Amino acid sequence: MKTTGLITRRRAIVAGLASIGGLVAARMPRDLPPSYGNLLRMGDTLTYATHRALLPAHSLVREYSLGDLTSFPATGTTNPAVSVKSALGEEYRKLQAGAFADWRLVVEGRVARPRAFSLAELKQLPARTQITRHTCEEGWTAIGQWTGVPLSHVLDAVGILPTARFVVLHSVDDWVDSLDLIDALHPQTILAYGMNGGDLPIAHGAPVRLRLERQIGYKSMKYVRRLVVSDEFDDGGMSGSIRNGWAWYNGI
Ligand SMILES: Nc1nc2c(c(=O)[nH]1)N[C@H]1C(S)=C(S)[C@@H](COP(=O)(O)O)O[C@H]1N2
Ligand SMILES: [Mo]
Repeated sequence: MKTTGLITRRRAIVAGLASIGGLVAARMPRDLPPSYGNLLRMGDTLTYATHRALLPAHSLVREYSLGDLTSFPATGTTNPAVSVKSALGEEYRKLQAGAFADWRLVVEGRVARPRAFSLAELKQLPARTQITRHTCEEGWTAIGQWTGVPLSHVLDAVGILPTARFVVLHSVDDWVDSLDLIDALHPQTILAYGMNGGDLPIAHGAPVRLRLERQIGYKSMKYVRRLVVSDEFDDGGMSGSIRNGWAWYNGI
């Protein structure tokens, strides 16, 4: 009978879903980030848990070739020297005037050797160049080439302590955001100082921005100035992505 076929198919689908659910539940990270008790973030939790359960931790996103480069709009903050009306904006204006020679990236928190890296010091660490597709939450995508130091090398240099679980990032335009260590140590997660073969332009986050290829565009923080390694989940509260109604985890 026709209905039997339908029911069987339906049963198969339900069984399939149940087994995917079982797989996710079995491999669910033992402790989810604590803000995940929030009802509004339940979708986040599911995406986070599903990605972490189903994807190999360090599977790579697709990389393209030079012929695939597209035009790349700059969005959000495009020059903190103009738009940031605080001491940070003024400091950025001076750093920019000095071609970022006095710029430093502070790396501290749960690390053995806290340190402030100059741009030259970051450039001495092993570099990675990757051509990837950026996806903005507003609906556009663009392909760009990025050169920088894998965040893992920077974290190696400061020696993260064994209890460390997250890296909190701070920018000149006062964004705060964080990554878990799976994303932080991913080989394509880089602190980029170059774009399309040149220095990273001001509009795209100079002197250094994050490229976090396995998440949506807003997770790739521009104008990074400080990294804090933390044992605990910290999404930046109202300075974090939640102020825009954005998920902390937005894997793609
Ligand atoms: N510090 C900072 N980082 C940021 C933003 C920003 O406004 N400030 N915008 C985000 C968003 S929404 C996107 S899509 C990308 C845009 O990067 P682009 O300007 O290089 O295109 O940067 C992200 N990182
Ligand atoms: Mo975006």
